[in-house]
Amino acid sequence: MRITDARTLVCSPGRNFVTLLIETDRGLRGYGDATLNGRELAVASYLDDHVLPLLIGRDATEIEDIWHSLYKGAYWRRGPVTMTAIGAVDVALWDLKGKLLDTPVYNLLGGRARRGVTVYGHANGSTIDGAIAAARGYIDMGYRAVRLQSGLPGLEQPYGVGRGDLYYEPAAPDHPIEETFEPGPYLRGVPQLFERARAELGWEVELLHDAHHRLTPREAAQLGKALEPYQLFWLEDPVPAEAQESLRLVRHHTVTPIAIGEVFNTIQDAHQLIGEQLLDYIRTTVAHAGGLTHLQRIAHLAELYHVRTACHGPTDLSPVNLGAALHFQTAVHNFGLQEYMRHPEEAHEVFRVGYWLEEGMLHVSDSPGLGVEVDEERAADFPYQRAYLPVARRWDGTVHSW
Ligand code: GCO
Ligand code: MG
Repeated sequence: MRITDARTLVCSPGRNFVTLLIETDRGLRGYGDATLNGRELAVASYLDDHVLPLLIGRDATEIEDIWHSLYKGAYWRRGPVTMTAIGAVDVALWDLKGKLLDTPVYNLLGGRARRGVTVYGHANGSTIDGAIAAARGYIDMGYRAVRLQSGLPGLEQPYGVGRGDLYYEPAAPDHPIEETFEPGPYLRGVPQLFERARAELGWEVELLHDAHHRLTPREAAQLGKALEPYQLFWLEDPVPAEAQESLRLVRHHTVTPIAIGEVFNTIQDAHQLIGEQLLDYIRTTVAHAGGLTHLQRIAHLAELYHVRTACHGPTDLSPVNLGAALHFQTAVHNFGLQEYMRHPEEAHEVFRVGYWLEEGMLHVSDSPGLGVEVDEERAADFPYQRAYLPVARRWDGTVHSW
């Protein structure tokens, strides 16, 4: 099966997505998600200008060889732009192979390992009451796990507080919005949120929280310890994890489970954390970590150290990525939990998906490949709009991690 055409499609049905389309002489078309939120066009250019010309004429079934020729052949390795571009090619090739062999991608990854993929929803509120009401809504819809983020006394807008409905969208057109963050009120407020949540929602539901890289290791240890009575499913990104050894301090002081890695791109970004068992859940996802080929390697390493998979699944990645993540999570042995934020309706007008939610799980269809198709004509109705994620500052104006 030879590649005859490869091109990117940039559209903005609710938010910006970069999609890779690869066509073959067998009349089949494969899709990959190449979206890197806030830096979308850099990946589109990496693909259009440097990668796609190399694919024409290649045998689309040689997934492993193409992966290594793009990774090693670039000389410049790793990094989000490179790995997102390679990931998009890789996923499109798995999609094509499934279509060629008339089987869903999870079958190519080892076959079904579970009934469905358990997901967590995002309950956000500008107040603790609002977040708990939102969580109740998810529980009523059958979710078994919910992430809680809320405004706190003395801190109106920590990370994750959106419109208070099902759709959380932090990116803003043209220029980033500035938000304020202070660790003091945050560290005092989050335990109050979870104390109330357990009192009002009970103990059946799994609760999660995302600290979004904002704490120092000592602060993270303090928060993890303070949250122990409420038995979180995980505390996410407590610290920026570039310095992986800093997690030792956090780990030493708390048994609250830790999830890290949505911004990681390669196995090298995570190998110390995994090897030293400094985390419980690895958040790397298909699109940003070199595709299914590379994500499988990360998951296999993680399995040796009791670390479970927890693919990042925000709405700033397209349904092509979520579809690929669901095939991966259906087949991988050491599955943990899957994030599910729900794309806005416009996104589903462009991306027609075969997956569905039932009993707090997402299920992939048995259609060949990924089971996600892209309507190029409809995509043309949603042109690209430059947009940025927010920037956070301390009260005195110092730039902080968002
Ligand atoms: C999450 C994430 C996202 C990121 C976003 C940045 O856990 O879902 O932290 O909400 O902020 O993907 O692009
Ligand atoms: Mg996160």
